[in-house]
Formats: sequence, C-alpha cells, structure tokens
Amino acid sequence: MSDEITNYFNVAVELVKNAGNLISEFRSGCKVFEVKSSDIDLVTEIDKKVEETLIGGLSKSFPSHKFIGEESVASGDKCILSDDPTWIIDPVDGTLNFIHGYPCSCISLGLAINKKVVAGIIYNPVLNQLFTAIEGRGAFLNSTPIHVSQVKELKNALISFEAGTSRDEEKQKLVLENFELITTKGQGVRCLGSAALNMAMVAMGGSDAYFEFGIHAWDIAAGDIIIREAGGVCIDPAGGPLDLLSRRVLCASTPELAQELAKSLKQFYPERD
Ligand code: LIP
Repeated sequence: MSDEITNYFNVAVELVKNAGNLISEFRSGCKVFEVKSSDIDLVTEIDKKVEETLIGGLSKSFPSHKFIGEESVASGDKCILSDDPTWIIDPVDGTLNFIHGYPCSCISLGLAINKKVVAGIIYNPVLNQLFTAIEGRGAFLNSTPIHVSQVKELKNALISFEAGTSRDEEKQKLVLENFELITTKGQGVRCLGSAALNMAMVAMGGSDAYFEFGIHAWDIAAGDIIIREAGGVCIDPAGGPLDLLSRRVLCASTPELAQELAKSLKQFYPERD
C-alpha cells in the first residue's frame, strides 16, 4: 500500500506544481470574482480552473478514485467520504487573499483512504512553499524536514485562528469571545487568511496552534497529515478525535497545548459537510 500511496502522491505533486502557475499569474490580485455563501465567501475563475485541472489529471491516472472538491460541492456535488481513495481538494485556499494579492493562498490537496488522510500537499506558488507529507515518512517544506514546536502551555503559545467566511451573528460573537481568550491568555495571535497555510505554519513550528469553527474538509485534509507527520496533533476543538466533515478543527504542537485550548475555547457546532 505504501508504494501505491507514493505513486499517487508523486503524480499529485506534479499536477499541483503545474496548477500553481495558474495562481502565480495573478500574484497582484484577481479582481473578477463571484459571491458564494456570503459576501465574504468568494470564488474566481482560477479556483474553478485549478480544481478542474487537478480532478482531470488525477482521474486520468487513477480512474477509480473519488473526489471532494470545494468548487464541485459549491456547484451541487455531494460531499461523500467513503473508504475509497478520495482526493480532498481546495483549489485556492485563501481566495480572499488571492483576490487582494496578499501572498498567502495555496492549493491544498489531501488523499484519504479508509476515511483517514494518508498524504497531503499544500503549495503556495507565490512564495514558493511546498509542504508535503506521506503517512509514516515525515513532513517537509521544499524537501527539507519540518517539525512542530515543543510549546505545551497557552501562556507561551503563538496561536493562529480565523474569523471565517460566515456573517452568522452567533458565530461572529463566538469568534470575538475566543479572540479575547487567546489575546489575554496566549502570547500572541496571527491570522494568515488560509486554513491550510495556518496549519502548515504549525507544522513548521512558526506558530504553536491553530483552531477554527466553520472550515470544511478541503481546508484541513492536507494540513491534518502534514501536522501529524511533523509531530503535532489535530483534534476536535472540544478535545475528541478530529472528524474531517465536522467543520471544526484544533491543531497544536503538543497534546498538552491542544487539550488546554480545548478546555478554554467557546464551542460552536456548524452544520456538517
Ligand atoms: C477559507 C480559508 C480561511 C478560513 C475560511 C475558509 P477558501 O477558504 O482560507 O482561512 O477562515 O473558513 O475556509 O474559501 O479561501 O478556500
């Protein structure tokens, strides 16, 4: 199985690198976009093109594989995670950044088998950062091994989090409460505007934890394996195991920090993927 996964991964990396050219052409921003679920949940033609390119290339090489793609789901496809090899795709994670020309957007591609993510790729073509992992083989940034930090306590932690793309009032209230918690109890707060890049930052030890309510499977699948392979943990924000379709994530450098955050955070339960 491990050789098969490596073969899947090698094909996927080449496709992702090529598709990255579509994104880097717009490094100064992409001013043409459409609105999706809210006025801050946006999509461009490039999101759609990158997703089509990846699904086209992967299905040609692996005709039996399944897909969960952000833009295919937005156009009406069902979000189904079976035991079959399933590619979970965010073609442009950080679309709002991409539109503005803020250089924190990436392709996020995870491969789940038996509902567990076994390989992941996060690629920011503008900053030339390629984060990768295959189960059991470690995590890498541009082929150099990466590791999470050793931070165990919230008071010493730099925490990434995001307000998300919903204008739901209950959700926005919770975002502010959790923001207050981490600004008063943690060492500092960062928001990159891309769930996948926030996770990659935890994986490389730049920040110590990241959490968000309202993300989707495609935002976190690749980050999940990259963080685990870098020595960190990805769990549900209430402290239990991560559920890829629950739209909730908490990842951290150490189990101690993850559990301290899980106990402190105000919880929100969005509708599942
Ligand atoms: C978005 C993330 C953002 C997060 C949103 C959403 P999109 O993905 O990049 O960081 O807060 O919940 O998932 O829409 O740009 O692919």
